[in-house]
Amino acid sequence: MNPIHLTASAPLRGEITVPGDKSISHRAVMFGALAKGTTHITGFLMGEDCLSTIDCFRKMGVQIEVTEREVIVHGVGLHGLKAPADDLYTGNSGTTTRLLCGILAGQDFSCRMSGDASIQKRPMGRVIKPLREMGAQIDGVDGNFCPLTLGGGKLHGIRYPLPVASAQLKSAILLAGLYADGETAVIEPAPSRDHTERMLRALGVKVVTDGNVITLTPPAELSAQDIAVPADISSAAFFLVAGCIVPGSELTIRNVGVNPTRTGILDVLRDMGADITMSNIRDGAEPVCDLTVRYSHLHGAEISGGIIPRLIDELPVLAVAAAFAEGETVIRDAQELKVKESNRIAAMVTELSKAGADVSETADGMVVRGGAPLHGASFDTYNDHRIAMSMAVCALACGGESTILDPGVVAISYPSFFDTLLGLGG
Ligand code: SPQ
Repeated sequence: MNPIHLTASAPLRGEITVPGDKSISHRAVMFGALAKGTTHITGFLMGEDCLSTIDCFRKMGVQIEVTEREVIVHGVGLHGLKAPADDLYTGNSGTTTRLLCGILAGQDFSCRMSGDASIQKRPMGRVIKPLREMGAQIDGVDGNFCPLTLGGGKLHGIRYPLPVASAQLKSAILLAGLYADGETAVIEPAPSRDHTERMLRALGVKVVTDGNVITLTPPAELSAQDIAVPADISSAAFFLVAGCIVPGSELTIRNVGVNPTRTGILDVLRDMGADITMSNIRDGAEPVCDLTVRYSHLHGAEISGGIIPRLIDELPVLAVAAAFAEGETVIRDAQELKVKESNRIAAMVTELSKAGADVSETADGMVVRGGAPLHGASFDTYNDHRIAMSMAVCALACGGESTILDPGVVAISYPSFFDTLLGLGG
Protein backbone atom coordinates (compact mmCIF):
# COMPACT_ATOMS: atom_id res chain seq x y z
CA MET A 1 0.00 0.00 0.00
CA ASN A 2 1.26 3.49 -0.84
CA PRO A 3 2.20 5.87 1.98
CA ILE A 4 -0.71 7.89 3.40
CA HIS A 5 -0.47 11.63 3.94
CA LEU A 6 -2.29 13.30 6.83
CA THR A 7 -2.61 16.92 7.89
CA ALA A 8 -3.89 18.58 11.06
CA SER A 9 -7.49 17.41 11.35
CA ALA A 10 -10.80 19.22 11.45
CA PRO A 11 -12.87 18.19 14.51
CA LEU A 12 -13.77 14.49 14.47
CA ARG A 13 -17.52 14.14 14.74
CA GLY A 14 -20.03 11.37 14.35
CA GLU A 15 -20.88 7.82 15.35
CA ILE A 16 -18.77 4.85 14.40
CA THR A 17 -18.55 1.11 14.94
CA VAL A 18 -15.06 -0.36 15.06
CA PRO A 19 -14.38 -4.00 14.05
CA GLY A 20 -14.88 -7.04 16.27
CA ASP A 21 -12.60 -7.87 19.18
CA LYS A 22 -9.47 -9.66 17.94
CA SER A 23 -8.89 -11.71 21.10
CA ILE A 24 -12.50 -12.94 21.17
CA SER A 25 -12.61 -13.61 17.39
CA HIS A 26 -9.55 -15.90 17.58
CA ARG A 27 -10.99 -17.79 20.53
CA ALA A 28 -14.44 -18.08 18.92
CA VAL A 29 -12.92 -19.99 15.97
CA MET A 30 -10.62 -22.11 18.14
CA PHE A 31 -13.24 -23.12 20.70
CA GLY A 32 -15.91 -23.53 18.00
CA ALA A 33 -13.55 -25.93 16.18
CA LEU A 34 -13.02 -28.00 19.35
CA ALA A 35 -16.72 -28.04 20.29
CA LYS A 36 -19.33 -30.60 19.33
CA GLY A 37 -21.88 -28.89 17.08
CA THR A 38 -22.00 -25.76 14.94
CA THR A 39 -20.94 -22.28 16.09
CA HIS A 40 -22.31 -19.15 14.38
CA ILE A 41 -20.04 -16.17 15.04
CA THR A 42 -21.32 -12.65 14.37
CA GLY A 43 -19.17 -9.52 14.59
CA PHE A 44 -16.06 -11.56 13.71
CA LEU A 45 -12.94 -9.49 12.95
CA MET A 46 -11.93 -10.05 9.31
CA GLY A 47 -8.37 -8.98 10.06
CA GLU A 48 -5.31 -10.85 8.83
CA ASP A 49 -4.50 -12.30 12.27
CA CYS A 50 -7.93 -13.90 12.68
CA LEU A 51 -7.85 -15.17 9.10
CA SER A 52 -4.57 -16.94 10.01
CA THR A 53 -6.44 -18.73 12.80
CA ILE A 54 -9.18 -19.81 10.37
CA ASP A 55 -6.54 -21.05 7.92
CA CYS A 56 -4.77 -23.15 10.57
CA PHE A 57 -7.99 -24.89 11.65
CA ARG A 58 -9.03 -25.52 8.05
CA LYS A 59 -5.67 -27.24 7.57
CA MET A 60 -6.59 -29.49 10.51
CA GLY A 61 -9.81 -30.59 8.85
CA VAL A 62 -12.29 -28.11 10.35
CA GLN A 63 -14.93 -26.84 7.95
CA ILE A 64 -15.32 -23.07 8.36
CA GLU A 65 -17.67 -20.97 6.22
CA VAL A 66 -17.13 -17.23 5.92
CA THR A 67 -20.21 -15.31 4.76
CA GLU A 68 -20.90 -11.58 4.76
CA ARG A 69 -22.95 -11.86 7.96
CA GLU A 70 -21.16 -14.50 9.98
CA VAL A 71 -18.49 -17.13 10.32
CA ILE A 72 -19.80 -20.66 10.75
CA VAL A 73 -17.54 -23.22 12.39
CA HIS A 74 -18.46 -26.89 12.12
CA GLY A 75 -16.88 -28.23 15.30
CA VAL A 76 -15.07 -31.57 15.22
CA GLY A 77 -15.03 -32.18 18.98
CA LEU A 78 -12.08 -32.15 21.38
CA HIS A 79 -10.41 -35.14 19.71
CA GLY A 80 -11.46 -34.55 16.09
CA LEU A 81 -8.60 -32.43 14.68
CA LYS A 82 -6.61 -34.07 11.85
CA ALA A 83 -2.86 -33.88 11.20
CA PRO A 84 -2.26 -31.01 8.73
CA ALA A 85 -0.67 -31.94 5.40
CA ASP A 86 1.55 -28.79 5.53
CA ASP A 87 3.16 -26.71 8.25
CA LEU A 88 0.74 -24.42 10.09
CA TYR A 89 1.42 -20.75 9.26
CA THR A 90 0.31 -18.22 11.86
CA GLY A 91 1.39 -15.05 10.00
CA ASN A 92 1.90 -12.11 12.36
CA SER A 93 -0.33 -13.45 15.12
CA GLY A 94 1.08 -14.15 18.59
CA THR A 95 -2.37 -15.19 19.83
CA THR A 96 -2.77 -17.84 17.12
CA THR A 97 0.73 -19.19 17.71
CA ARG A 98 0.65 -19.41 21.49
CA LEU A 99 -2.94 -20.63 21.93
CA LEU A 100 -2.40 -23.24 19.22
CA CYS A 101 0.63 -24.53 21.16
CA GLY A 102 -1.73 -25.38 24.01
CA ILE A 103 -4.25 -27.09 21.73
CA LEU A 104 -1.63 -28.98 19.69
CA ALA A 105 0.06 -30.22 22.86
CA GLY A 106 -2.98 -32.44 23.43
CA GLN A 107 -3.27 -33.96 19.93
CA ASP A 108 -2.11 -37.43 18.89
CA PHE A 109 -0.28 -36.14 15.80
CA SER A 110 2.88 -34.11 15.13
CA CYS A 111 3.23 -30.90 13.14
CA ARG A 112 5.37 -27.82 12.60
CA MET A 113 4.23 -24.25 13.11
CA SER A 114 5.75 -20.93 12.12
CA GLY A 115 4.88 -17.38 11.15
CA ASP A 116 6.32 -14.22 9.62
CA ALA A 117 9.63 -12.52 10.50
CA SER A 118 8.09 -10.80 13.55
CA ILE A 119 6.60 -14.04 14.93
CA GLN A 120 9.98 -15.73 14.56
CA LYS A 121 11.44 -13.17 16.98
CA ARG A 122 8.73 -13.41 19.66
CA PRO A 123 9.50 -15.54 22.75
CA MET A 124 7.83 -18.96 22.81
CA GLY A 125 9.95 -20.43 25.63
CA ARG A 126 7.39 -19.11 28.14
CA VAL A 127 4.83 -21.49 26.56
CA ILE A 128 7.22 -24.36 25.79
CA LYS A 129 8.34 -24.70 29.43
CA PRO A 130 4.96 -25.33 31.12
CA LEU A 131 3.66 -27.46 28.23
CA ARG A 132 6.70 -29.71 28.54
CA GLU A 133 6.05 -29.95 32.28
CA MET A 134 2.58 -31.18 31.36
CA GLY A 135 4.16 -33.92 29.20
CA ALA A 136 3.96 -32.30 25.75
CA GLN A 137 6.53 -32.87 23.01
CA ILE A 138 7.31 -29.32 21.93
CA ASP A 139 10.47 -27.55 20.84
CA GLY A 140 11.61 -24.49 18.96
CA VAL A 141 14.75 -22.83 17.64
CA ASP A 142 17.05 -22.42 20.67
CA GLY A 143 14.12 -23.71 22.74
CA ASN A 144 12.43 -20.33 22.34
CA PHE A 145 11.54 -19.36 18.77
CA CYS A 146 9.44 -20.41 15.76
CA PRO A 147 9.44 -22.67 13.79
CA LEU A 148 8.07 -24.91 16.53
CA THR A 149 7.72 -28.67 16.35
CA LEU A 150 4.85 -30.21 18.26
CA GLY A 151 4.09 -33.85 18.85
CA GLY A 152 1.32 -35.50 20.77
CA GLY A 153 1.80 -36.69 24.31
CA LYS A 154 -0.17 -37.85 27.33
CA LEU A 155 -0.72 -34.68 29.34
CA HIS A 156 -1.14 -34.32 33.07
CA GLY A 157 -2.43 -31.29 34.95
CA ILE A 158 -0.04 -28.85 36.63
CA ARG A 159 -0.21 -25.94 39.03
CA TYR A 160 1.84 -23.20 37.38
CA PRO A 161 2.74 -19.70 38.61
CA LEU A 162 2.94 -17.49 35.51
CA PRO A 163 6.23 -15.54 35.34
CA VAL A 164 4.44 -12.74 33.37
CA ALA A 165 0.84 -11.51 33.35
CA SER A 166 0.04 -12.86 29.89
CA ALA A 167 -3.37 -13.97 28.65
CA GLN A 168 -1.73 -15.93 25.84
CA LEU A 169 0.44 -17.95 28.22
CA LYS A 170 -2.47 -18.48 30.63
CA SER A 171 -4.70 -19.58 27.74
CA ALA A 172 -2.11 -21.97 26.26
CA ILE A 173 -1.79 -23.80 29.59
CA LEU A 174 -5.57 -23.91 30.16
CA LEU A 175 -6.15 -25.21 26.63
CA ALA A 176 -3.59 -27.97 27.14
CA GLY A 177 -5.45 -28.60 30.40
CA LEU A 178 -8.53 -29.59 28.36
CA TYR A 179 -6.55 -32.73 27.40
CA ALA A 180 -4.90 -33.44 30.76
CA ASP A 181 -5.71 -36.32 33.08
CA GLY A 182 -6.41 -34.02 36.05
CA GLU A 183 -6.99 -30.39 37.05
CA THR A 184 -4.74 -27.62 35.72
CA ALA A 185 -4.24 -24.41 37.71
CA VAL A 186 -2.46 -21.19 36.73
CA ILE A 187 -1.51 -18.47 39.19
CA GLU A 188 -1.48 -14.94 37.74
CA PRO A 189 0.87 -12.20 39.01
CA ALA A 190 -1.82 -9.65 37.92
CA PRO A 191 -5.14 -10.12 36.12
CA SER A 192 -4.85 -10.40 32.32
CA ARG A 193 -7.76 -10.53 29.84
CA ASP A 194 -10.10 -13.37 30.83
CA HIS A 195 -11.90 -14.15 27.55
CA THR A 196 -10.65 -17.75 27.53
CA GLU A 197 -12.11 -18.44 30.98
CA ARG A 198 -15.44 -16.77 30.17
CA MET A 199 -15.84 -18.50 26.82
CA LEU A 200 -14.85 -21.97 28.06
CA ARG A 201 -17.37 -21.62 30.90
CA ALA A 202 -20.06 -20.73 28.36
CA LEU A 203 -19.18 -23.95 26.51
CA GLY A 204 -19.74 -25.99 29.66
CA VAL A 205 -16.18 -26.32 30.99
CA LYS A 206 -15.59 -26.02 34.74
CA VAL A 207 -13.18 -23.09 35.10
CA VAL A 208 -12.99 -21.61 38.60
CA THR A 209 -11.32 -18.27 39.33
CA ASP A 210 -10.41 -17.88 43.00
CA GLY A 211 -8.43 -14.69 43.55
CA ASN A 212 -5.41 -15.01 41.27
CA VAL A 213 -5.74 -18.80 40.80
CA ILE A 214 -7.63 -20.19 37.80
CA THR A 215 -8.41 -23.91 37.84
CA LEU A 216 -9.75 -25.91 34.91
CA THR A 217 -11.24 -29.40 35.16
CA PRO A 218 -10.90 -31.36 31.89
CA PRO A 219 -14.31 -31.85 30.26
CA ALA A 220 -15.53 -34.79 28.18
CA GLU A 221 -16.45 -32.36 25.36
CA LEU A 222 -17.26 -28.68 24.71
CA SER A 223 -20.81 -27.93 23.56
CA ALA A 224 -21.08 -25.38 20.76
CA GLN A 225 -22.65 -21.97 21.49
CA ASP A 226 -23.25 -19.08 19.09
CA ILE A 227 -20.95 -16.13 19.80
CA ALA A 228 -21.59 -12.40 19.26
CA VAL A 229 -18.22 -10.63 19.20
CA PRO A 230 -18.31 -7.07 20.60
CA ALA A 231 -16.30 -4.23 19.02
CA ASP A 232 -12.66 -4.20 20.06
CA ILE A 233 -11.76 -1.67 22.77
CA SER A 234 -8.16 -1.89 21.52
CA SER A 235 -9.34 -0.51 18.15
CA ALA A 236 -11.72 1.97 19.79
CA ALA A 237 -8.68 3.27 21.72
CA PHE A 238 -7.32 5.06 18.63
CA PHE A 239 -10.53 7.07 18.30
CA LEU A 240 -10.78 7.68 22.04
CA VAL A 241 -7.36 9.32 21.98
CA ALA A 242 -8.03 11.10 18.65
CA GLY A 243 -11.25 12.52 20.12
CA CYS A 244 -9.35 13.80 23.15
CA ILE A 245 -6.54 15.54 21.24
CA VAL A 246 -8.19 16.94 18.08
CA PRO A 247 -9.80 20.27 19.10
CA GLY A 248 -13.59 20.43 18.80
CA SER A 249 -14.09 16.67 18.47
CA GLU A 250 -17.07 14.73 19.79
CA LEU A 251 -17.63 11.15 18.70
CA THR A 252 -19.44 8.01 19.79
CA ILE A 253 -18.17 4.47 19.35
CA ARG A 254 -20.95 1.88 19.41
CA ASN A 255 -21.12 -1.56 21.03
CA VAL A 256 -17.60 -1.62 22.51
CA GLY A 257 -16.54 -4.58 24.68
CA VAL A 258 -15.81 -3.26 28.18
CA ASN A 259 -14.67 -6.41 29.96
CA PRO A 260 -12.98 -5.04 33.13
CA THR A 261 -9.74 -6.85 32.23
CA ARG A 262 -9.53 -4.63 29.11
CA THR A 263 -10.67 -1.18 30.31
CA GLY A 264 -7.41 0.20 31.71
CA ILE A 265 -7.42 2.71 28.81
CA LEU A 266 -10.65 4.26 30.11
CA ASP A 267 -9.28 4.53 33.66
CA VAL A 268 -6.05 6.17 32.53
CA LEU A 269 -7.60 8.59 30.03
CA ARG A 270 -10.13 9.71 32.65
CA ASP A 271 -7.28 10.10 35.15
CA MET A 272 -5.60 12.35 32.56
CA GLY A 273 -8.74 14.51 32.39
CA ALA A 274 -10.52 12.96 29.39
CA ASP A 275 -14.26 13.50 28.98
CA ILE A 276 -15.49 9.97 28.20
CA THR A 277 -19.00 8.75 28.99
CA MET A 278 -20.49 5.27 28.83
CA SER A 279 -24.10 4.74 27.76
CA ASN A 280 -26.37 1.90 26.71
CA ILE A 281 -24.50 -0.50 29.02
CA ARG A 282 -25.46 -4.15 28.46
CA ASP A 283 -24.27 -7.18 30.40
CA GLY A 284 -23.91 -10.54 28.65
CA ALA A 285 -21.12 -13.07 28.19
CA GLU A 286 -19.01 -9.91 27.69
CA PRO A 287 -20.21 -6.47 28.88
CA VAL A 288 -20.66 -3.87 26.09
CA CYS A 289 -21.59 -0.19 25.89
CA ASP A 290 -21.36 2.92 23.70
CA LEU A 291 -18.47 5.27 24.46
CA THR A 292 -18.65 9.02 23.79
CA VAL A 293 -15.48 11.09 23.89
CA ARG A 294 -15.11 14.86 23.67
CA TYR A 295 -12.02 17.01 23.13
CA SER A 296 -10.37 17.42 26.54
CA HIS A 297 -7.52 19.26 28.17
CA LEU A 298 -5.30 16.32 29.17
CA HIS A 299 -2.62 16.30 31.85
CA GLY A 300 0.18 13.81 32.54
CA ALA A 301 -0.23 10.67 34.67
CA GLU A 302 1.71 7.71 36.01
CA ILE A 303 0.83 4.39 34.33
CA SER A 304 2.34 1.41 36.15
CA GLY A 305 1.75 -1.74 38.18
CA GLY A 306 -1.33 -3.98 37.97
CA ILE A 307 -3.11 -1.79 35.41
CA ILE A 308 -0.48 -2.54 32.72
CA PRO A 309 -1.94 -5.91 31.55
CA ARG A 310 -5.37 -4.19 31.35
CA LEU A 311 -4.08 -1.74 28.72
CA ILE A 312 -0.97 -3.39 27.31
CA ASP A 313 -1.99 -2.98 23.64
CA GLU A 314 -3.17 0.61 24.20
CA LEU A 315 0.17 1.91 25.54
CA PRO A 316 1.43 3.09 22.11
CA VAL A 317 -1.63 5.30 21.60
CA LEU A 318 -1.56 6.37 25.27
CA ALA A 319 1.99 7.61 24.60
CA VAL A 320 0.46 9.81 21.87
CA ALA A 321 -2.12 11.13 24.36
CA ALA A 322 0.75 11.84 26.77
CA ALA A 323 2.60 13.86 24.11
CA PHE A 324 -0.41 16.20 23.86
CA ALA A 325 -1.03 16.30 27.64
CA GLU A 326 0.28 19.04 29.89
CA GLY A 327 3.16 17.83 32.09
CA GLU A 328 4.92 14.52 32.58
CA THR A 329 3.60 11.01 31.94
CA VAL A 330 5.64 8.10 33.24
CA ILE A 331 5.01 4.57 31.92
CA ARG A 332 6.62 1.82 34.02
CA ASP A 333 6.43 -1.99 34.35
CA ALA A 334 5.76 -2.30 30.62
CA GLN A 335 8.79 -4.35 29.52
CA GLU A 336 6.37 -6.81 27.79
CA LEU A 337 5.95 -4.11 25.13
CA LYS A 338 9.44 -4.93 23.88
CA VAL A 339 8.35 -8.40 22.69
CA LYS A 340 5.19 -7.52 20.75
CA GLU A 341 4.97 -7.23 16.93
CA SER A 342 7.82 -4.71 17.32
CA ASN A 343 9.65 -3.26 20.30
CA ARG A 344 6.80 -0.85 20.97
CA ILE A 345 8.72 1.23 23.51
CA ALA A 346 11.63 1.93 21.16
CA ALA A 347 9.29 2.43 18.18
CA MET A 348 7.07 5.00 19.92
CA VAL A 349 10.02 6.90 21.42
CA THR A 350 11.68 7.14 17.98
CA GLU A 351 8.51 8.14 16.11
CA LEU A 352 7.21 10.66 18.66
CA SER A 353 10.68 12.25 18.73
CA LYS A 354 10.43 12.78 14.95
CA ALA A 355 7.37 14.95 15.62
CA GLY A 356 9.35 17.01 18.14
CA ALA A 357 8.00 15.36 21.32
CA ASP A 358 10.13 15.33 24.46
CA VAL A 359 10.18 11.60 25.17
CA SER A 360 12.81 9.25 26.55
CA GLU A 361 13.03 5.48 26.82
CA THR A 362 13.50 3.81 30.20
CA ALA A 363 14.29 0.16 31.04
CA ASP A 364 10.60 -0.74 31.42
CA GLY A 365 8.72 2.07 29.72
CA MET A 366 9.12 5.73 28.83
CA VAL A 367 8.81 9.27 30.13
CA VAL A 368 6.83 11.74 28.01
CA ARG A 369 6.96 15.46 28.80
CA GLY A 370 3.96 16.68 26.86
CA GLY A 371 2.14 19.85 26.00
CA ALA A 372 4.44 21.52 23.45
CA PRO A 373 3.10 21.77 19.87
CA LEU A 374 4.25 18.90 17.61
CA HIS A 375 5.00 19.03 13.89
CA GLY A 376 4.29 16.58 11.08
CA ALA A 377 6.95 14.07 9.99
CA SER A 378 7.40 10.88 8.02
CA PHE A 379 6.54 8.01 10.37
CA ASP A 380 7.73 4.41 10.11
CA THR A 381 5.37 1.59 11.12
CA TYR A 382 7.82 -1.23 12.02
CA ASN A 383 5.40 -3.67 10.37
CA ASP A 384 3.27 -3.16 13.50
CA HIS A 385 -0.43 -2.31 13.15
CA ARG A 386 -0.63 -0.54 16.50
CA ILE A 387 2.37 1.71 15.75
CA ALA A 388 0.85 2.65 12.35
CA MET A 389 -2.53 3.60 13.86
CA SER A 390 -0.98 5.38 16.86
CA MET A 391 1.17 7.58 14.62
CA ALA A 392 -1.81 8.30 12.35
CA VAL A 393 -3.68 9.57 15.43
CA CYS A 394 -0.65 11.63 16.37
CA ALA A 395 -0.52 13.14 12.86
CA LEU A 396 -4.11 14.44 13.23
CA ALA A 397 -3.03 16.81 16.00
CA CYS A 398 0.41 17.78 14.62
CA GLY A 399 1.01 21.01 12.69
CA GLY A 400 1.79 20.48 8.97
CA GLU A 401 1.79 17.32 6.91
CA SER A 402 2.72 13.81 8.06
CA THR A 403 3.27 10.60 6.12
CA ILE A 404 2.54 7.08 7.35
CA LEU A 405 4.92 4.76 5.53
CA ASP A 406 3.61 1.25 4.89
CA PRO A 407 0.09 1.91 6.27
CA GLY A 408 -1.25 -1.42 4.91
CA VAL A 409 -0.12 -3.14 8.10
CA VAL A 410 -3.33 -1.91 9.80
CA ALA A 411 -5.03 -4.88 8.04
CA ILE A 412 -3.76 -7.11 10.87
CA SER A 413 -6.46 -5.84 13.24
CA TYR A 414 -8.35 -2.97 11.56
CA PRO A 415 -8.49 -3.16 7.73
CA SER A 416 -10.88 -0.16 7.39
CA PHE A 417 -9.07 2.12 9.87
CA PHE A 418 -8.25 4.93 7.41
CA ASP A 419 -11.78 4.85 5.90
CA THR A 420 -13.29 5.28 9.38
CA LEU A 421 -10.93 8.17 10.05
CA LEU A 422 -11.93 9.88 6.78
CA GLY A 423 -15.62 9.30 7.54
CA LEU A 424 -15.26 11.20 10.80
CA GLY A 425 -13.75 14.20 9.01
CA GLY A 426 -10.13 13.33 9.79
O1 SPQ B 1 -1.73 -11.74 18.84
P1 SPQ B 1 -0.65 -10.75 19.08
O2 SPQ B 1 0.20 -10.58 17.87
O3 SPQ B 1 0.19 -11.07 20.28
O4 SPQ B 1 -1.40 -9.34 19.34
C1 SPQ B 1 -1.31 -8.33 20.37
C2 SPQ B 1 -1.80 -7.00 19.65
O5 SPQ B 1 -1.26 -5.92 19.90
O6 SPQ B 1 -2.74 -7.11 18.88
C3 SPQ B 1 0.07 -8.15 20.99
F1 SPQ B 1 0.99 -7.85 20.20
O7 SPQ B 1 -2.30 -8.55 21.39
C4 SPQ B 1 -2.20 -9.57 22.40
C5 SPQ B 1 -2.05 -8.92 23.77
O8 SPQ B 1 -0.93 -8.10 23.84
C6 SPQ B 1 -3.46 -10.38 22.35
C7 SPQ B 1 -3.71 -11.20 23.58
C8 SPQ B 1 -4.73 -12.26 23.55
O9 SPQ B 1 -5.63 -12.26 22.69
O10 SPQ B 1 -4.68 -13.13 24.46
C9 SPQ B 1 -3.05 -10.95 24.77
C10 SPQ B 1 -1.98 -9.95 24.90
O11 SPQ B 1 -0.72 -10.60 24.84
P2 SPQ B 1 -0.05 -11.28 26.15
O12 SPQ B 1 1.31 -11.74 25.66
O13 SPQ B 1 0.07 -10.18 27.15
O14 SPQ B 1 -0.87 -12.37 26.58
